[in-house]
Amino acid sequence: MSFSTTDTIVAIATPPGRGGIGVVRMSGPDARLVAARLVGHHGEFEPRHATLTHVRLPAPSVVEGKHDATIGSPAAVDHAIVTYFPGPRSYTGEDVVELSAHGSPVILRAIVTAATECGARLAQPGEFTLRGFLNGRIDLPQAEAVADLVDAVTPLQARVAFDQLHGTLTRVIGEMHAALFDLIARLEASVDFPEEGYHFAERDGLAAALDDLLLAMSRLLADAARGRIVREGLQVAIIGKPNVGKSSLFNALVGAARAIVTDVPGTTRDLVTEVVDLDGLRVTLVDTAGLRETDDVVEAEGVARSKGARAVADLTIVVLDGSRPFDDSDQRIVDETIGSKRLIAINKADLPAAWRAPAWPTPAVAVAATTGAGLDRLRHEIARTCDVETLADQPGMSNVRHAGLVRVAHEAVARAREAIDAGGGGLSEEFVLADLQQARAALEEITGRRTSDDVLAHIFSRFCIGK
Ligand SMILES: Nc1nc2c(ncn2[C@@H]2O[C@H](COP(=O)(O)OP(=O)(O)OP(=O)(O)O)[C@@H](O)[C@H]2O)c(=O)[nH]1
Ligand SMILES: [Mg+2]
Repeated sequence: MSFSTTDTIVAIATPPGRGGIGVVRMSGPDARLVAARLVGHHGEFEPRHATLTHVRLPAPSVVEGKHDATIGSPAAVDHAIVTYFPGPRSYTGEDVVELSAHGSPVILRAIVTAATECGARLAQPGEFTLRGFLNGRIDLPQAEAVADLVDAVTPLQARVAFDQLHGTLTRVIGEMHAALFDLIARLEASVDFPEEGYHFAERDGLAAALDDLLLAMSRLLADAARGRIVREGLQVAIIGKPNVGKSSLFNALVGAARAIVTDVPGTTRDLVTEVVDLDGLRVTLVDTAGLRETDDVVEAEGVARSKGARAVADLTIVVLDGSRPFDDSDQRIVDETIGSKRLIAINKADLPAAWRAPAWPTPAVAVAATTGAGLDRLRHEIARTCDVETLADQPGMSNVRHAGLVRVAHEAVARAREAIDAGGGGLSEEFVLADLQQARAALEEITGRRTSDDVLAHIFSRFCIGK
């Protein structure tokens, strides 16, 4: 990735393919100049105002055979609305021009080509946002939030990303950073002027300040566990013995006849997955082969995969057939899953019940996959078991990079805190100082105040072109 920020970049900002409108975005010192050469507008663009004009591509080679005498040469190829955002108060911090034309890939590509012929360069993925970061318009968590927002597949994910874009995390990290900065300054003063004793960094006060910091950091880390669920979603495996209606239940939850259903036990041989939105939570449902001993090689492989899916699932739904006697193999599956997060679905509730559910420690929901009865209750139980409500209330920190660095900071502060206690009467400022400086460095890596080019390249490579 090139980090040059002195040239003018251009890219199509709207998704590939046809659309009502398509936007070409330019940023850099020559953005306005390049745009002026591409459109039929004479004079200055009014900042932050939409100006209706024509796209006139200066290079005739670009869109051939088009000539419109009424508009003059070079030929106009489309209407366009140009909006000029002067730097530094723009997305990138530089002069930005957005040119909206009709969403024709031919026209948009031609505009971009013409722009490059006028001196702009094709933008790399994420380069607009990268410039916004390098020019101090946003910090790193906010830049990352832009990618998350674009990638969000559920409203809750979008909300968490927007929260971060708004600077919620930035604020929390900023407060911790300020507290650390203050402690470090006082400790450094104590080291530099030892004759002043503990005047600058008084022991009890220091310990209390570190305790506060540790508490705030642990809170953030607890948030991170929830945030991960919002971001990555949950794997929910549907398991049970053959023919109890796992695939039927899977299809009912997905809302489509995705998995094959027959009355032959052993129908499902492979894992079938589908992503559903459950109260804003991204849930990957996995339908599995019925668990039983079998000589059939294919089915045996299916059973092995079922067990694998169960092992990695965040939640398992154990499906039992309420219309047939509860047998040993049902009992085995119920016993095997007792230690993990699970729900029990007693299916075929539309038929007369053959047994009564004992008082299991986990909720058992009566459902009928074929009629849809009890499905809302099951969805509700899935959401409840996974704590979706808390997730929605306090979306928290969702990025693993941030969580990793907060953990590093937390460990460093914890070491400093121990050093204070272990120091007995004498406080060894140097050790405490070194730990606190390490914690500060970790926090600065989150916000991007201190970040290597490798990390930046990694973060921005996730972006799409034009963002
Ligand atoms: N009456 C009734 N029949 C159901 C219900 N759910 C599933 N069935 C029937 O039960 C049979 C087995 O359904 P599947 O969904 O294929 O069961 P499975 O657990 O996926 O079976 P395997 O893939 O073989 O492990 C089919 O004939 C379904 O129509 C239900 O709620 N009520
Ligand atoms: Mg099946």
